[in-house]
Amino acid sequence: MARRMGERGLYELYEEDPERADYLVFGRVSHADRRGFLRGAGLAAMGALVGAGIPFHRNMPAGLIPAAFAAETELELFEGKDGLVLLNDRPVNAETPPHLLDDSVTPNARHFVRNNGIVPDMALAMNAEGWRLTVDGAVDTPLELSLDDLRSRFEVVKLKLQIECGGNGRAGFNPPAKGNQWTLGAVGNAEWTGVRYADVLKAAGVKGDAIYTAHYGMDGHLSGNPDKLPISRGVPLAKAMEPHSLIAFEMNGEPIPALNGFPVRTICPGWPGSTSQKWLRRIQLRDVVHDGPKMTGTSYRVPYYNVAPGTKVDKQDFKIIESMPVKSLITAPQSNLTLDRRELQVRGHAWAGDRSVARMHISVDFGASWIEADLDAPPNPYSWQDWRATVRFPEKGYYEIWARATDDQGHMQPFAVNWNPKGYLNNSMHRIAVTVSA
Ligand SMILES: Nc1nc2c(c(=O)[nH]1)N[C@H]1C(S)=C(S)[C@@H](COP(=O)(O)O)O[C@H]1N2
Ligand SMILES: [Mo]
Repeated sequence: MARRMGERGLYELYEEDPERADYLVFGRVSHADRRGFLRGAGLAAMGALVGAGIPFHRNMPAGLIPAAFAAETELELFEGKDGLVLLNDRPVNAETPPHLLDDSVTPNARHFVRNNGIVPDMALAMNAEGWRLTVDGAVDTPLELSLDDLRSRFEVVKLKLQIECGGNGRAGFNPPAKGNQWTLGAVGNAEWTGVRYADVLKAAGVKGDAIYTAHYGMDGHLSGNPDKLPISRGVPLAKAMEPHSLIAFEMNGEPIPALNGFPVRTICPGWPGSTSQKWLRRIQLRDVVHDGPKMTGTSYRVPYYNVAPGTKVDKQDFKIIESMPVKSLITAPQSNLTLDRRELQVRGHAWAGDRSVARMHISVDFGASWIEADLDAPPNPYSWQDWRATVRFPEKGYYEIWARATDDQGHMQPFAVNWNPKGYLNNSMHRIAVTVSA
């Protein structure tokens, strides 16, 4: 298990006892008035911590943990991919540092990996001989399809589709939520080749009582028990029938890598990655909401209402996560850049689950003012959208660049998202640190 090491000292104090840390840096800040700003000894202490003066220190919210401290050290790299950080090796879970997600289309070697069980032998061998997809349940004609059947019986389409793990950003929650401590990189936008999920269901004939799909993969349970499944999720029929939901067999023009689901997987873009079942072998249509492993209880669910951090929430008060929320990443420059100029090009991507991103804004003064970034339309729905901006710094010193996307319904990324018990849906703004030295 790789460990994430924060900077010692004030950073940890902020994690453990934010009020005491605030007191040390910001001076006496009462509960009633947390708008105290850095001055005197506090400003000097914060400046020493970030290694430069802070021109916009007056805008720095009390309790802000500087982005410069998020620098990660002693991370274990994952051998099977290019620069990915390993969170766990049994099962394999690895995320991509934001600066390695700079491409508009995420290369296979940089797409994150989230496994709940053991990679099937067929995938490790990269040999799909004998593979069949069963489509059954509430259908008129159950189907058994080979890879050739998929390619020849249905229209083959290519789409750039964004997949994000429902738990991406979990590491940012306090109190911590159990599970993989994803930071920012459990997201990717590859070009997938496959057939429309809807076309396959139509070929089987959807019965009138079908309301939900159930996905079954070939991966083994960690316990080794062959009767247990690590994960079997599904989506409401309408999501499966959406023309961008795919049964995919190629990722960026190549067979899907073993870790990402060879030979075939569903892609239900914009929804928690767990709905995109890897190593697919069966789709069953059901007349009830699917109840496979990780569909029930509190898995991939959040409370219906906002709760205070640490609240225990009754199981009945959780709902299944559907569309993921609006979010963005700064993919260039990498955080903790030292710059000897006053101007900088910044870029990244933004996405919004089932919706599209309407506007993208950047701040260099801790959110006091924002400039609008140049935002591309998506090449197809459910692709992330590229954006870029030029920012200017008025003087030398420590800055943070904050990125904030707004979707087409006006939902905006928050500075810090509300806590939930399982640590899902963290769409807080991405912040990077830049020190201007000249
Ligand atoms: N069969 C199977 N499918 C699966 C999983 C799994 O463990 N087994 N993990 C799911 C989860 S939680 C996510 S976020 C995505 C991750 O896809 P990736 O590993 O290709 O990035 O796959 C989903 N599909
Ligand atoms: Mo996930």
